[in-house]
Amino acid sequence: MKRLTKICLVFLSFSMAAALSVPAFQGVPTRATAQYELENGNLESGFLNGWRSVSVFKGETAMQAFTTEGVVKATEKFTYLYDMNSNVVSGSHLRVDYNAEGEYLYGLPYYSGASRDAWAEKQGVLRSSEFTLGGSGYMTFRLGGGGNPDLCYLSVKDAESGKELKRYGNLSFNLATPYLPNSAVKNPLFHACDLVEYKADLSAFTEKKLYLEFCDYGSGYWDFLTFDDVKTYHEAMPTHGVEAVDIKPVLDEAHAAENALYNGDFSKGMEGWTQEGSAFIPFGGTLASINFGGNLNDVNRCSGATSVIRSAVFTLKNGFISFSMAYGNAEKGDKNLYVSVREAGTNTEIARFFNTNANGGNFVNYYADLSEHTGKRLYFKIVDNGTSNGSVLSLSSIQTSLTSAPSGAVKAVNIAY
Ligand SMILES: [Ca+2]
Ligand SMILES: [Ca+2]
Repeated sequence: MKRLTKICLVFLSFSMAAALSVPAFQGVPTRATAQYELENGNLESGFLNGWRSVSVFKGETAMQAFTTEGVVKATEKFTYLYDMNSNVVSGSHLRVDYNAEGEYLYGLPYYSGASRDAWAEKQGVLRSSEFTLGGSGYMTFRLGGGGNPDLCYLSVKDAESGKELKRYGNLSFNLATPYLPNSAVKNPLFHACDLVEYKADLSAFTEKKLYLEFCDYGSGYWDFLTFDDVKTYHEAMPTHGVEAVDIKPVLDEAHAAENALYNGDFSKGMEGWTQEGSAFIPFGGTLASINFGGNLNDVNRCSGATSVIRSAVFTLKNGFISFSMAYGNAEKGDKNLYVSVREAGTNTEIARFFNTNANGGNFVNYYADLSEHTGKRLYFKIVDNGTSNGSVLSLSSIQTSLTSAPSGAVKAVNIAY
């Protein structure tokens, strides 16, 4: 049946091509839309061919997200730890359908224990093949997981400039009770690893060469993505799917500086800084991931809060930066509590630092030589994604206009590669 449909479509497109006398169709008619489509966007090969996995954490193989292991069979339902009466259970597992298309999807291969934690801990970027945006300019995809869209998301990028054009998260993620009470009917609000169908209007970029990046910069329990059925070519606007919302960060251009970062010492409170979440507060000339009365010593009371915070844009002129960090040495601190330097526009991470020489609440002064990026417009992204005991981070004295390493400062180690 499928084969028949395909033959009919081929015949149809060939006939249309002949009727319209489009020279491009004179070769193999089935390739008429190939330039508009992704290679293996539906994972039906059972492998990750067509996609390139990029390291973002020290090139560590064991920490690499997006590996072939994640390509799973759609018939293997996702396991979720609730019983039919919506009670959290241990030992027995509730199976939820992935809502995938075809035989394979990118899923969650481990469901519990240390293997599952290790899976979520991995970070990485998965880059698609390049395509030209055609047809109606709509893209559709099925996306699951990604409990924190600040760290796990799908980017649409311009293949020529690398500029991030759109960013989509799984905003339907919702750990509501999966089944309605005493019922076998799935709660329509519940979305964990199961896939939600989204459609995205990219028509402003028609005829541009683009590529996609699934990004995972999180190491927490729900910080991983599942996906399937990525279609970049639709002749007409798709009739179903949730309208995807662009969550690309809006940078503070009003306080953009040519050299010295605006309010890098937090003397003006949060001016020039934008926060997603509630963990960070300015406190006496520092930024601290503490969400209550500002008691810097009571680290455990505030460990559960998470945040992503972005600075205003600055142009790196002199090559060197410096900053001071305190705390940040909790469990997985190198993955959850860090300072990232990103390029405005592309939002590409050029460096990431954690508190390698942590000394409790005492500030350690660091410097970094970013001179290979001189002239670029950059910003800081500071992350507290830790929820274990003592998962807090404090920052102060960010300087971006240094011509050399300040005396007494420790060389910060870049772990973003
Ligand atoms: Ca599939
Ligand atoms: Ca992850």
